[in-house]
Amino acid sequence: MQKSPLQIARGNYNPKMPVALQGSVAIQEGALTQSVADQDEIKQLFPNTYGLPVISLVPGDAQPFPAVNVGVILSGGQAPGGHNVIAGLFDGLKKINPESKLYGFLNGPSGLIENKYTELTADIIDEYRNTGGFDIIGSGRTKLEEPWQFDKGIEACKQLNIKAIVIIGGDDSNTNACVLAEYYKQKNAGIQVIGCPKTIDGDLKNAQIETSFGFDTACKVYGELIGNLQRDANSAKKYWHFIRLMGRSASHIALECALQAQPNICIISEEVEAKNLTLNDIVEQIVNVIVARADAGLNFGTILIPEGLIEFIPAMRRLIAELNDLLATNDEFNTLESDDEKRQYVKAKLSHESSQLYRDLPKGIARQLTLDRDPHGNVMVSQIETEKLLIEMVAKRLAIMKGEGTYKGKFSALNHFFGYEGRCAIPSNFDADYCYSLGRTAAMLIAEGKSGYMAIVQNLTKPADEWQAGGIPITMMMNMEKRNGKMKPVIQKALVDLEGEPFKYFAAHRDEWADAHASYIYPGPIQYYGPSEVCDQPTRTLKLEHQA
Ligand code: FBP
Repeated sequence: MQKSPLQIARGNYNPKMPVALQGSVAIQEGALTQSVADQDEIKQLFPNTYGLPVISLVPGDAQPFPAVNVGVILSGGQAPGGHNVIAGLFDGLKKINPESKLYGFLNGPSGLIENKYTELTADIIDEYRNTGGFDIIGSGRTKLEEPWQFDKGIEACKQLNIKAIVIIGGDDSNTNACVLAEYYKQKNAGIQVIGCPKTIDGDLKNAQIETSFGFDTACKVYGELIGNLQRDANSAKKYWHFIRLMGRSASHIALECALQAQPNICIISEEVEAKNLTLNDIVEQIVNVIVARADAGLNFGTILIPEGLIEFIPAMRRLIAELNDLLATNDEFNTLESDDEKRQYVKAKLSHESSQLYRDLPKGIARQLTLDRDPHGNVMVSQIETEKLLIEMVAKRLAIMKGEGTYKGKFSALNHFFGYEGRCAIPSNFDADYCYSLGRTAAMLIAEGKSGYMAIVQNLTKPADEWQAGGIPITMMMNMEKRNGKMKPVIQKALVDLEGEPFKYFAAHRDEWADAHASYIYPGPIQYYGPSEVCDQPTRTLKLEHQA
C-alpha cells in the first residue's frame, strides 16, 4: 500500500501516556457511586452494576495476569483516534499477558450478533497506528438492546473464548454497553463489558468524562477550513459564507470553532431554545450584522450554524415531533411515489400550525425533514441543509430592505457543510495520545475483572504524563429519559451549558467579532511535529472549562 510521508511518520509516532500507564499498573478503588439522577429506578434496573466504586490506575508492582481473549466493537459515526484505542487495547492486553488475543467484530454491533469478526494481529494493528478512520474493522449503527441479541453475543464469545467486550461509542452505545454488562452479570455469562467515550460531537461529557475522543481533531480540521474561508473572504471581500457544522443536537463543535476562528456570527442552538427564538428572529439577527457590516463597507463575512439548529426552534421542534409520530406509524406514506404526493399527504395530516410551517418551508428542506430516521429514532440532521434555508430567508429579507432603502450593500452567499471532512482525519497528537491511553486503560480494567465501566482519562489540559487514568461505572452517568414514548435509563447527553465558561467567553466577545475589520483568527492545519504549544494543545473548550 502506498503511503504519504506523513502517513509513514505517523506510523512511527509513540503516543504519550499518563505516568500510571507507563510502567506496572495497580488499581485503587475509590468511593461507591450513585447515578446522577433517578437513583431508585436506575438501581432497580441495574442491580449488579449499580453503585460500583470509581477506579484510579496508579503505578504499582508487576502482577501476573492470565491470558484473556477480548472482542472490540466500533459503534456509530467515525471519530479520529478510534484506531489508537484499539492499538492501546492490543498493546495493553499483550503487556498483561502476551498470550492474550484481540478480536474485532466487524461493521459495528451487528458483527457481534452475526458473529462476524477478524483476529487483530500485530501486523494489522501496526498498519493502523495513529491513523484516522474506523476502517480497521468498520463501524455501524445497529442498536444492541434486545436480549436475543445479547444471547447471540454470548454464543459468538463462547466460540472464541472471549471474556470481555470493549464497546467504543457515544452516549447511546455506552448506555447499551451498560445494559449488556448488566445482562451478562445477571446471566453469569462470564463476559465483561467496558465502554470508551467516542464522538466528534463532544456531547458525551460530564463531571468524569472531560471530553469524548475525536472532538479535538474534528474541530481543529473545521477550524482550519473556517480560517481559510475567512482569509479568502477578507481577501476577495465579496462573499458571505454560511457554514453548517456537524454535531447533532449539541452545538459544541460550532462553539469550539467560533472560539478558534472568531467568525462574524455563530448561532448556538441551546441559546436559541433558551430564548425561545423563531426562525425569523434568527434571520433578523443575521440580517442586522450583515447590514451593519455593509454600512461599514464590508460585504462579506462568516456565519457558523450548528447542524441541530432546526430541532431547537420551538415551532420546528413541534413540526419534527409530529412528523416523527406520523412517519413512525404510517406505511401509507412509503407507498407514495413522488415528492409532491408525499408533501400533500404530510400537509393534510399535520396540525394547523405545523402544516402552515411545513408549507412555508422550501421544498428541499421539507423533503429532508421526512427522510428516514436513524436506528435511535433521531432525525438525520446531517442531511438537513439549514444553511441553504437561512441563505434563502436572509436574501429575501435583504431584498425587501433594499427596496425600502434601509440596506445598501451587496449580498452574495456561499453555503458549506463541514462534517465528514473531519471525522476521519489523522488524529491530532491530543487525540492520538488520549485514545491510546483509553485503550491501555480499558485493558487494565479487563485484567482487573471489571464490567459495566467506562475507561476514562482525566486532567487533560495538563501534559500527558500528568493525565489520570481510571474507570467509572456507567450507571453513574445515567438518568431516566423518555425515548420513543417510554421512560428509559440513558446516559445524560451534554448540551452546551449557557452558564459554562466556553459559552460565556463567546457571548462576551461576539459583538466585537461581528463588526470588526480584523478579528478573524486563522488557526491553520493541525501540526503533528514541532513545539508543544503548536502541536499538543487541547481544545479552547477544554481549556476554558478547566480554567473555571
Ligand atoms: P455519533 O453520535 O455516532 O458519534 O455521530 C457523529 C455524527 O458525525 C454526527 O455529528 C452526525 O449528525 C452523524 O454522525 C451523521 O451520521 P451518518 O454517519 O450516519 O451520516
